[in-house]
Amino acid sequence: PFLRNVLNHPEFVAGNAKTTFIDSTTELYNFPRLRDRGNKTMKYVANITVNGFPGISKVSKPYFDETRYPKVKKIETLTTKNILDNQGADAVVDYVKSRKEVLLTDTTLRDAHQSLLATRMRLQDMKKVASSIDQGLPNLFSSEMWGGATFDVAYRFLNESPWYRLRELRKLMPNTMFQMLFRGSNAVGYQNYPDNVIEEFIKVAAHEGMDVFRIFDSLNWLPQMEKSIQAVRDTGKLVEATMCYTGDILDNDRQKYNIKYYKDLAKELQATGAHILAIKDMAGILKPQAAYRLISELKETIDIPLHLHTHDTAGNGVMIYSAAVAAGVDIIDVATSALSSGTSQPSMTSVYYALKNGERTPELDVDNATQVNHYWEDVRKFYTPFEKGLTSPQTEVYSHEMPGGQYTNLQSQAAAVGLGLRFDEVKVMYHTVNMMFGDIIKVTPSSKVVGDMALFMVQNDLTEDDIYEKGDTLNFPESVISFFAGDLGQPVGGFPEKLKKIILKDKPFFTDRPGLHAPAVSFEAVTAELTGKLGYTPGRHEVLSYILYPQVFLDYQKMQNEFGSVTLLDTPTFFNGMRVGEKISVEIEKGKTLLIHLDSISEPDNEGNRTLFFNLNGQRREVVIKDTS
Ligand code: 3PY
Ligand code: ZN
Repeated sequence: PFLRNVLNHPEFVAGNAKTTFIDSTTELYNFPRLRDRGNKTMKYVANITVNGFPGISKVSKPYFDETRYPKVKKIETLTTKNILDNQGADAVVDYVKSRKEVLLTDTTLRDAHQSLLATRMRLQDMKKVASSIDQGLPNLFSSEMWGGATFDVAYRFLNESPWYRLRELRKLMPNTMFQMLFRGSNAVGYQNYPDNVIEEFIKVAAHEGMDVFRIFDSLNWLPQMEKSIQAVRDTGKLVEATMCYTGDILDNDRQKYNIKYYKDLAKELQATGAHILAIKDMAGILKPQAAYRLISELKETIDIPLHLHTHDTAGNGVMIYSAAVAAGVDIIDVATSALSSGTSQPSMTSVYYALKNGERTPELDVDNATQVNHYWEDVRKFYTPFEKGLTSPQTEVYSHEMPGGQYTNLQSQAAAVGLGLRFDEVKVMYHTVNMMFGDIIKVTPSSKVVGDMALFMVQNDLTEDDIYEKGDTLNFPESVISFFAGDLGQPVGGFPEKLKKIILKDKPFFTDRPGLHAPAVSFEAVTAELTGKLGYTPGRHEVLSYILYPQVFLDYQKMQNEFGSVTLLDTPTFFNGMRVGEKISVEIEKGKTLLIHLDSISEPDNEGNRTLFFNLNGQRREVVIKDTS
């Protein structure tokens, strides 16, 4: 086989092999592994080519212009990451407080694609720009690149390990602080987890390179955040304790969440040990003048830096930031222009120019930012099938208050139950449900409960009165029952009692912290169980993934066994397969490249199987795939 490898090697065939060819071409020695990986990769490509990618309609593979890779000037400067690594978390806080300019967090690698592209951004596309961000934009406070929905979507839809993503990016971005969104006692899931799972997750994430943990609770309920806050403090990393913003502090008819509410919460969060206070305007409903008042008064109330997060859904994002910066906010969240606006964050360079020549202009090399943005302009096109979002500002958000990340999700959920054409009604019902629930904070997972109830009511043509009149005969969605049973904690001001009785009927409920009732997980027992399933001893990170998402994790492992590490494929091939006559290369390790050529595809045989004729690194290969398209 070695000789065959040599004779078939494309360099050799092309007559390019020099006398050092055999010594320097290490892949010649790794033929069994290379071949095995090649076969698995071809099988994946063959299946997508014939049957399309699950969840998107099958189209012939589009042609894309050549991607513009960023050419950034490397900027040498001390970064927040250098300060954290050398002097610790408190030194970062002092640094932030000492800066006159407003600092920027780049959300491109997490919230931006979560909010615009159904969280489908792949590691392969992040890797190609990672060191340009690290070297060209070193003044960023942080890069938000992990957590929220990215954890399970990576496994579930991209056949990609989120832990591998974190490690790979850490290597490429050694000078940038990494930030993640952490849902308090719900970690990166949608339900409550035992305290020792939360603690272990934070420990392992910190060890793998996470620096800033934005910890929130979907009901702003402090008891659900305290354990996570302490766990992050114990790792020496930075805690951003979070208040989720809802309502309108300047609206006299909407005073449940008034300025006093936010000031009191800010004081409590500071007292729990937060290094920074995050204000998470997940829906983008903080209006500019309210932002000015909120930031000004919080600045007078607490000493820790303020980090503001918003979504540009209503189109007022830059105005919000401009008001917040004037009021003294320390850090704001922005995204690369090509992945900004709409349900995503405001554009990094738009905000920069809006603040240019002012007192607090961000430190940003705008040429480097533009280079990086050109790359994203090209890469966004790979994700067209996932573009279901808004194409213009939507001010209805001030009424429905739906988080940016939920909008497209709920749209697909509605379409899946046949309500695609009635989505406007669903949005109105979302507001009604919020008010029925007592006007709650709506963010993952509480936002999902409101969404599920709204869909349930529209689907069954139920009005608010119907719920009160015939609620005892209705089977409410599981998430709604669980919410009223206190599984997500307690909402501000408690549950509306009448509705709680209707929904729970005689089911038991918690009034205290769900974590108090969740027995600790035995990591040894889970490791043993998982070892049996995997055939090897899993790492701590894999054990955590299995605890959080057992079936999703096992399905991912199955895909890995069948197709190998498809994370290395280019994105157009990953989603669309190959054209007949096309040639792709996949660098599976440094110096080890698979060259795959698709020669032809047969018509289906009697059983509906097609044969795909490939050439893999100079050798003919056939793959048989059942055509289920
Ligand atoms: C998440 O929890 O994923 C969010 O982005 C909430 O805004
Ligand atoms: Zn967000």
